[in-house]
Amino acid sequence: VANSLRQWLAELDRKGLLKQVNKEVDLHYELAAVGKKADGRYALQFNKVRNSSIPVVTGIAGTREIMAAAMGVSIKEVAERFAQAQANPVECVLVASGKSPVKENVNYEVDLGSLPIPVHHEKDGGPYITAGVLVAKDPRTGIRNISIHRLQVLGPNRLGILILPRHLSHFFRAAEEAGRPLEVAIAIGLDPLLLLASQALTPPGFDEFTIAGALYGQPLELVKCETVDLEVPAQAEIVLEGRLLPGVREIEGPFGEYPKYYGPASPKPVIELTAITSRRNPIYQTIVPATMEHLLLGAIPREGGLLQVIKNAVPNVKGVHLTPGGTCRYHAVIAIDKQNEGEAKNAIFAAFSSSQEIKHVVVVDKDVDIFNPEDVEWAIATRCQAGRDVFIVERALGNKLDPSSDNGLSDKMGIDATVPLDAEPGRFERIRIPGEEAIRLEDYLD
Ligand code: FMN
Repeated sequence: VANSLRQWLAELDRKGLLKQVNKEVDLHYELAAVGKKADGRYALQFNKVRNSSIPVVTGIAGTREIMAAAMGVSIKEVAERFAQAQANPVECVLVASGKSPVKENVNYEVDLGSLPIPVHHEKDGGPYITAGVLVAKDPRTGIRNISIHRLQVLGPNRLGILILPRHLSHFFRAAEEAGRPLEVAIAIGLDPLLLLASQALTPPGFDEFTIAGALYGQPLELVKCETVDLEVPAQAEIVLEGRLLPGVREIEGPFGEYPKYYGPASPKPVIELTAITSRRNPIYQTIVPATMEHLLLGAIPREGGLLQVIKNAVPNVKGVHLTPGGTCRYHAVIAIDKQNEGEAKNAIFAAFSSSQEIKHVVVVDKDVDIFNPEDVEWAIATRCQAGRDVFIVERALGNKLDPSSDNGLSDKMGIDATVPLDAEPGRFERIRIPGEEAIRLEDYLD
């Protein structure tokens, strides 16, 4: 298993999925633009970045096929595999500093200007770190938590951060109420399994690093930080250490976000950095926002959670998909092997309860390919009557980054596109041509 960025890049290279960019690129838009062009096709390593000697990689897991390959399963098994890993976490191991490549360089003077941090979108407030996994501990319990946050460079050793109301925000509020800073560490340059683990929807008090171990099939190696009481992945390329400052807010944003709109500028918490450690010749990693890489990192862990929740309500669920057109967050397609009338609607209720962000849910029968948008649309077109099969719940909690929401208040819609169990035999039989699947067209062409 590739359990470092370098091993993963070597694997992509073997498969012909890593391309080297030796033409000089500007960090201002150009790098992001080239990365976006390659999105969904291959990973890029930029070896010549203007004003920097550090190479930059992006798009290291930009398709569902590559994510599935990293997880060692087929596309259809991805949600189940993630759910299994989350249910069977593997404890991390601590290694000595001497055994950790990210300690090859240790510097207590932090200058973010020394890193090749891109400006991605036109209206972004400045350069942003987008692929940093932030580690923090609950000040009340000491239990570790990890999450990715957009981090705007505000000064040589200062970052602005967006903290949506989840675990890190609870920790920071507790620290702030006690008038204390919250220690953080940000690991950059990681493999896709560790990035995926950081995105798990977990109950409070669950250390997501242990999901990475389960996905690897071996414990994740951690190493102690230099200036904060935290542990970070020993194989990371770069680690920034610092503290979220109590009572301090500075303007952060705007920032081009995953729904392909800008998240607005507003006063946000600030991290003051106290150390930077890195490999001798580090590789910097960036995720171009709203690319498939970004969307899939959100989708797969959510699909794992979604599958688990639906199984409790409708045990005969066959698969779930958070579709790219739905930003991999807002639209869920669920396949069931319907045994009782009404199960499709129960599956829809369960889906809404699994994640606030889910907004529109379609349930189809098991013969429909949930990863093929045309097949799903065909099911809606031919198996659904809106008056009977569509229902709407107004003003539930949704996602603030959805610009059509009322500051996060969002309507939810369920669509039952399953065939009624009492339909007369033959009425919904899919046409087929015997032998079609086995035909190779090339064999028939001159
Ligand atoms: N969540 C935020 O709160 N703020 C962000 O700026 C943010 N940016 C993200 C950028 C990327 C590329 C990805 C993949 C995710 C981002 N997220 C962001 C989502 C969180 O990392 C994710 O929901 C995580 O599971 C939250 O962890 P927690 O539930 O342990 O707090």
